[in-house]
Amino acid sequence: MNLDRNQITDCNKQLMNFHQQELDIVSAKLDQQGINSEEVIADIIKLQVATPSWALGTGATRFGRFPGGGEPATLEEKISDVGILKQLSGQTSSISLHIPWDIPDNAEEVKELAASYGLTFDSMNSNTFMNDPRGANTPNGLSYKYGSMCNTQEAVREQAIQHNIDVIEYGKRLGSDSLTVWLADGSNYPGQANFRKQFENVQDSLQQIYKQMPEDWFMFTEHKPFEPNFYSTVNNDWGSNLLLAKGTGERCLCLVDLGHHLPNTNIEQVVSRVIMEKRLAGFHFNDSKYSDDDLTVGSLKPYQLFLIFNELVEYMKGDEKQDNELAWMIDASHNTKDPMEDLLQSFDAIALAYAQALIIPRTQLNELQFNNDVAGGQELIQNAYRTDVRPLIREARMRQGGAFDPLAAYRALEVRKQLIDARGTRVAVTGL
Ligand code: LRH
Ligand code: MN
Ligand code: MN
Repeated sequence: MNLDRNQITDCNKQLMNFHQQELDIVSAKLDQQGINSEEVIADIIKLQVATPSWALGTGATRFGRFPGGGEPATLEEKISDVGILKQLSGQTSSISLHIPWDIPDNAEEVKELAASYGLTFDSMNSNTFMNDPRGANTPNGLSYKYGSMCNTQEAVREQAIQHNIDVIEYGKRLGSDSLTVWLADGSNYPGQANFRKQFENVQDSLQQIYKQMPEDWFMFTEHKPFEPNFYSTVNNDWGSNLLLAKGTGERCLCLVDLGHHLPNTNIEQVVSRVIMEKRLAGFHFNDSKYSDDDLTVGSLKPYQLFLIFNELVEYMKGDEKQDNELAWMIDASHNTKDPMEDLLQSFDAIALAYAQALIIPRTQLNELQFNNDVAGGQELIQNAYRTDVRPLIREARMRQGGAFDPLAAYRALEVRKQLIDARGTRVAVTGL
């Protein structure tokens, strides 16, 4: 489904009465600080965030699921939904697939369909954290109940390795260039497993998968401290992740999911460290209050998100570069919101945090830090955080034919109703 561009423009006209004045005010304010708002707008346009295929349907908790209607049931429908998000926000131009929740057997057709919406395929996610009832990731029928790559049984490890190789093959046909590996592997009780042997098994398995990757591909490993295992996780934190990445190969990098940290972890410092080691893959953006809550980006800790982007801008505007482009992805799940509305809010929050970080006068910050001006440094970054940069983001969106206010346009154009009319109220079958 494609939205009518003229309808988006009409929506914009109704909302943008004061837009030019607001844009002029913020631009003049930034100009005074030596920041060119045109450059900020150009940077915002460049930041494209991948949409996860699994976030397009209503998510479940372990207590139940309350799906809305019109959810995508096929990969083709998921691609169509991302096309709508792209039209409205101008901030997403790729989709990240999760195998076997998505089974792109007709990869060439799927690739063509995506291209017709201006979309490409972001990182491919393997899944050895569950046994697929259809047997698609467990062809040998062996269970991941006690782990996949860490498993004491070689046959299970081999099955997990083969699944990842299959995912790479799908990805090659779709034009992706990275594999994301998140493992649920770990243990639930002390005494259940040997930490060291589990780690060595995972390391060895990753090395074998790495050898099968095309030379221009990257492998992203994603750490997580707990859940579904509650006593230990093999790839539990950024330290273990860095060890695994370094032990696997040069093109193995650490993916940071914002929900995968123990409470109060200084995530921005983690980001700085991993960049320092030139091993940052990119992000799974989401937000959380307690643990891996997968809530809308920026809905709880927008200041933390801004501080993370501060580190990223420091890197992006600096001279020392990694070999890879950073991967920007959302990883969210929504039980109570319309998934498309949630994603639009998430794109907006990411752009906001990025813009706020872009307008920090960096040379001045470095000077304040050098002179140990503690209050001065804090003032400077908080001033950026408290600047209303929304006119810049709206401008960036509209320059790409997107909506002044994507959520308002989504509602005004009755997109969900149109999807329900077309697809009915059936429940999407795959995903969280
Ligand atoms: C694990 C995780 C990982 C999975 C996704 C569905 O919590 O963040 O990225 O692939 O959720
Ligand atoms: Mn994740
Ligand atoms: Mn997660």
